[in-house]
Amino acid sequence: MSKIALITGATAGIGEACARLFAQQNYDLILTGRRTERLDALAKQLVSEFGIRVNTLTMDVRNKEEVEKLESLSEDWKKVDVLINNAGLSQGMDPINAGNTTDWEVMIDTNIKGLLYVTKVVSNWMIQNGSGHIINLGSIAGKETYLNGNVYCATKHAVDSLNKAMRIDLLPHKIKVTAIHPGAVDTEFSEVRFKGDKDRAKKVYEGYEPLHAQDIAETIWFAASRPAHVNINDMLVMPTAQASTSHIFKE
Ligand code: NDP
Ligand code: 8X3
Repeated sequence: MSKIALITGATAGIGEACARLFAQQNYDLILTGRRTERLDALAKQLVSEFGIRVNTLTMDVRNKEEVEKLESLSEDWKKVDVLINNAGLSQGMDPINAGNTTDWEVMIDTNIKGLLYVTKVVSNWMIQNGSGHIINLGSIAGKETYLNGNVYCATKHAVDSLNKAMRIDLLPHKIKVTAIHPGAVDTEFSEVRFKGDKDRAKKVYEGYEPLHAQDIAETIWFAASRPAHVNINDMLVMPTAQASTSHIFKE
């Protein structure tokens, strides 16, 4: 029987690249996100190209009741081997005194609480199954703090901390736990952060080669495909042109 991966935020960027790569590796997939049309289109394409099974669930990870609908999946689909906690975002980039409190709540609710809601449901399935691997999308922003990055950085520091906590708590259940922390990846991330301002978003990735979603999907696949006795706890992956959040060499 094929292995199963559940990917949150599969409608764009890193999550979508993971869906393609895991499909190529013959995984059956549970794909989630808020944009149903994108989920359906991706599912159709992956089923026809790779002959895998795909289950889609439109859900906002901030909504606990929607996340708990995962429990309505059949027992077969609960045999999840890999959970990729990828859904996440940044909104706004203002100094703390001028921050938009709604943006703060969206980031905290999505990046921290949403990741926790999904993890609670799926880790219990993994405990039942006697194995599993949880892969959390952190960020360089979870290792460093930068000007006006305040709340987004705090949420990713929380992911870093939760990753360590999950590793300890789930150790007796033989569940692997990994955090992948990317530097700048050219996805819809900056467009979302700057609320649809495409020109401002484009500038983030100009003058150097950023990471591409595929680079991170391949890193995630590397972690997911290690032998049973090997766990990658944590990986920081940067564009060659980026040394830290504030040091990017632009030509
Ligand atoms: P994208 O904006 O391209 O993709 C984000 C994905 O998250 C989308 O599929 C979106 O789906 C989903 N998402 C956002 N909010 C919610 C929500 N409330 N409920 C369900 N799904 C949600 O960004 P990336 O691919 O770059 O981001 C993926 C992860 O990687 C994030 O956790 C991000 O913080 C992290 N990261 C990104 C970096 C970068 O430079 N791009 C660097 C370091 C980390 P939908 O809108 O359909 O719900
Ligand atoms: C995204 C990378 O540097 O914009 O997590 O915070 S950064």
